[in-house]
Parts: sequence; structure tokens; C-alpha cells
Amino acid sequence: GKGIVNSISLKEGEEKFKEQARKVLQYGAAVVVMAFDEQGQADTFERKIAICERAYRILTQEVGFPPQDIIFDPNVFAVATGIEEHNNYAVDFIRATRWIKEHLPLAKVSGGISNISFAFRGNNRVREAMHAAFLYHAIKAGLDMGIVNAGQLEVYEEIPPDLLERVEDVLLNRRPDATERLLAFAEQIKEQGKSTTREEAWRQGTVEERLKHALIKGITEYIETDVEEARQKYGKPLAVIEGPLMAGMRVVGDLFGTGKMFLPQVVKSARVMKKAVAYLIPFIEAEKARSAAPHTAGKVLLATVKGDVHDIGKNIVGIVLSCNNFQVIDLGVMVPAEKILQVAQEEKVDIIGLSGLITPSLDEMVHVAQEMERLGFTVPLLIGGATTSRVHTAVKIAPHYSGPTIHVLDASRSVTVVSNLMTPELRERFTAEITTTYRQIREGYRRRQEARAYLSLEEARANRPQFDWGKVPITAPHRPGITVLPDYPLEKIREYIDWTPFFLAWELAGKYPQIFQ
Ligand code: B12
Repeated sequence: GKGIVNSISLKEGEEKFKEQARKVLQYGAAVVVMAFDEQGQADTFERKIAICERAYRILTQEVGFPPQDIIFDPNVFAVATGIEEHNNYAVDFIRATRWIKEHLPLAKVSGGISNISFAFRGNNRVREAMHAAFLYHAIKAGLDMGIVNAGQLEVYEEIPPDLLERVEDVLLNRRPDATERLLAFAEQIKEQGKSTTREEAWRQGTVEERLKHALIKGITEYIETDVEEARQKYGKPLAVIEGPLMAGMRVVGDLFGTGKMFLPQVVKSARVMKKAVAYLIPFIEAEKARSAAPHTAGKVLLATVKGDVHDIGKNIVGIVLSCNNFQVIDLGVMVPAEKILQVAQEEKVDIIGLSGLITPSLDEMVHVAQEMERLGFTVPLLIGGATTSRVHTAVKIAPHYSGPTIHVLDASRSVTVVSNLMTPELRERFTAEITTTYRQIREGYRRRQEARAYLSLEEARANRPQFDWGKVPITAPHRPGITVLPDYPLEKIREYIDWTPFFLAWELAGKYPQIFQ
């Protein structure tokens, strides 16, 4: 980690500022620079950017401060205070953030998020909605980090539309009566807040909806009851994990990926998921104890690769494998290649399974495969985790290792794969099939790459689309806004369906409808 000094500013003039900056530099720390100068704290867009530009120039040109270690805090001030001059505060912060990211290379931007909603102290629902919406817009403008009470944060997508509209009216200063409208609405919500009806309405949904809601909102209160209901409905405990729970986590991932959920919220979701899985483990164990199916035991080493902390999926795989009589050695998360291979040798494991969910893990897995080859390993290498894929495994990982290298989609499939690998009569045929399939995938991939002839940069630029808007008739929409067509003939909708993703799912590359040609 790296220390961050919070904070310095031009409040006491340039000399003091430079002296403090040099001290920070001496310790190798990064620094938060408040948009503050001799005249006071910057409140307008113009003052914010002028101070940040001046501080940036002094730090980079006079002090020799690395620009990537400068974190500007362009001051978040409370909006909806009833004072007209405050109405543009959120807009000014967002604009200043965008300006800093565009004009002050490598500098970062931070902010004290909860300040924005100070006018609504005592009304958590409004405050939480304001924080989520403000973060959503500020992150889009380039905000890198923020200080916020993670317990006081709503999921952007979950803010009721009527509240969101009023909150965004205030934050984006969209109408002169925005503050009054939000205040009036806030009173209403406060009243409702006293009866818990609205809060608990989600309990009326189907079990799948309730599980999804609990995962998104990070609510552990009812998770065991709901998981039990789902277990009875789905019959098999693993089906609950791979069905509704994974579906919920996918939604969490999508919301996070689009900036509508934030890391502390995902941490809460992960806790809910872990609790749900923990509840199901005894059932998985009991189920396996009952089933008399013989299994060839073997030793499997599991690890989440270096740099990656995701372990929910790997843990599930570990449980499922141990319930199937395999001995599992779980090395945990962030495990360097050397450690994995050292333990694998010491313990004489039969199979190594790597888990990884972030893009850098894909390269780390390639590294592990290279090391296995270098050290003369022959045991099968299993690859799993949400960002891994069969194509990546076949194209990027398998060529580096002469032992079997197999992508495994989920925990249930891991049992079949490991069983096949551990059963002498099945192993050869199974690995031969995989080798052939992966070779075909590689050839298909290479053909697609070769078929792509690239233009030079100059040619591509000369080839840019030319629009002459003066000549193109632009028709105004028949009716602006959202038009809901609740009962529309499917035959008509059919014409508009883009089947490309369908073909992609079947690994048939090409765009629809040209794919038929
Ligand atoms: C929960 C979660 C977290 C939690 C993890 C908690 C924990 N203890 O695991 C926390 C909050 C800590 C977290 C942190 C981060 N996360 Co995260 N996280 C997720 C989330 C929402 C769900 C993951 C999950 O648990 N899924 C449920 C499990 C059961 O599924 P699974 O892991 O895929 O496992 C199944 C199979 O893949 C398979 N399997 C898995 N491993 C293995 C191994 C073997 C050997 C086998 C055979 C099979 C197998 O079996 C499992 C069961 O069937 C995903 C989104 C998603 N849709 O995956 C993002 C996601 C993975 N995270 C993401 C990111 C960016 C991060 C952070 C970098 C965020 C940040 N800015 O700091 C950090 C990463 C820090 C790090 N260095 O690793 C991105 C990754 C994008 C990318 N391509 O790089 C995702 C995709 C979200 C997104 N859409 O942006 N995250």
C-alpha cells in the first residue's frame, strides 16, 4: 500500500504549500489537495479549476511531485439548503471533476460525498438516494474515490423513480423549484418510513426475487429462510447456488460494472452470498453421504491466483469436490505461482485448479501454466471463475502447458471433470477429446484473426464516415418520451431481434443476418 496524506492546500500561501508537499514527497506518499486558496474554499466551477490548476502546476513543475500521486478534492458542498447560490454545487463539483480529468494528466479526484445531503439530516432514505445518484454522476465524470458512509448508500437502480427524479432535479439543478419538490417529497417519505410497509414489500415476491433483492441490498436477515424455501423448491442445494444465487450475483456484477453499485455494497452482497452458501453446505454434505456412487478419490489443489481476492466460487468448488470424496487442499486467495507449485509438489497433488475473476488473473493463469511446463509438471490444470472462458483457456493458456488444461464452467461440472481425470479408463479418452476440441477452437480463432485485414491508421482516418447533416432529412420523433406498447404483435417485434448474441453463445462467430451468407 501507499500512504495518502489528507490534506494540503494553498490556504496559507504557496510557500507553506510547497514545504508540506516536499515533506509528503520525502515520505513517498500521495497527497489530497483541497481546492482551497488564500481567499478560501472554492465553491464555483471557475474557482475550483483555477485552484486545482495552480496547485498542479506548482506541484509538478516546482516541487517535482509525481502527477499520479496528486488527488484533488474539489469540495462537495450541501445542496437543497434553501439558499439559491447553493443550487449548482453538485453540478460544479461534477464539472470540475470532468475538467480535472481532462486537463490535469494523471491526477485523481476525490470528494466527501455525504456532505451533499447535509440538508436532509435525519432522513436516511433521501440521503442514501442522494449519495448513490451523486456518486453515479460523479463517477461518470471521472471521480476516482470518495469518502462515504457505506451503510448510507442506496443502489442507484433501486431508487424509486419518483424519488430519483426529484433527487436528480436537485443534484443536476434541473428546475428552479427542485429543492421545494424534494423537501415536500422527503416529508412524505418520512411519514411512510414510520410504517415499515414499503420497506417490507419485497417480502411478497417470489423466492427468486427475494434472493436477488437480498443479494443486491446486502440483507442477511431473511437469507436462511429464503434459501431453505429455494432448496425445497429446487430439490438440490447446488441447484440453488447455481440457479437463483448465481443469477443474483450476476445482477450485482452488472450493476457494479455499470457504476450503479459501489464496492462496499458488493462486499455486503458477498457476505449475503457466503451466508447463503454456508447454510447449504450441510445439505450438500448430507446429499453426498447418502449417494452411494463410487468415486475415485484424488488430491486437488485449489487456489485463487495472485492479485485476486474472489473466493466464493472457489470455495463452492472445494466443498462440492470434498463431498465427492476428493481431498481438497485450498490455498486461499492471492496465491503466487511459486506457492501453488511448491505445495503441489510437496503434497503430490493429482490436479491443480485455479480460480480467477478479474482480467489480470487471466495473465496470471498463463504464468502459472508456463511455470508448470518449465518445472516439468504433468498433472491436469483446471481453470475456473467468472472471467475465464473456454476460448481463453484454449487459445491463451493451454498452448503453454503440455499437460491437460481444461476450462470448467461451474462447480457441478468440476465433479465430472475431476472424476474423468481420476478414472484411468476414462482419462485418456476424455483428455484426447478436450485436446481436439481446444485445437479446433484455436484454429477457428486463428482463422478469424487472419480473416481480419487491418488498414493503416492513415487509411482508417481517411475512411472516417462523412456526414452531411444538411442533406440528411432528420425526422422528429412522432411522440417524444417513453411510449409503452403493452400488447404488441410478436410477429412485428421479431423483425427487430438481433440474433447475433444467440450465435455468439453457440460460439458461431459472425453478425446476424450476414452469418447465413
Ligand atoms: C462478490 C464480488 C466481489 C467481492 C468478492 C468477495 C469474495 N470473498 O469473493 C469483493 C467486493 C471483495 C470484490 C472485489 C473486487 N471486484 Co468483484 N465481484 C464480485 C461479483 C459481484 C460476484 C463474484 C461471485 O462471488 N460470484 C458467485 C460465484 C459462485 O461465482 P464464480 O466465482 O464465477 O464461481 C463459479 C464458477 O465460475 C466456477 N469456478 C470459480 N472458480 C473456480 C475454480 C475452479 C478450479 C473451477 C473448476 C471452477 C471455478 O464455480 C463456481 C460455482 O459454480 C462479481 C460479478 C460476477 N458476476 O461474477 C464481481 C467482479 C468479478 N468483480 C470485479 C472487480 C472489478 C472487482 C474489484 C477490482 C473492484 C475494485 N475496484 O476494487 C475488486 C477486486 C479486488 C481483487 N484484487 O481481486 C469485476 C471484474 C471485471 C474484470 N473483468 O476484471 C466483476 C466481474 C464485476 C464487474 N462487472 O465489474 N468483488
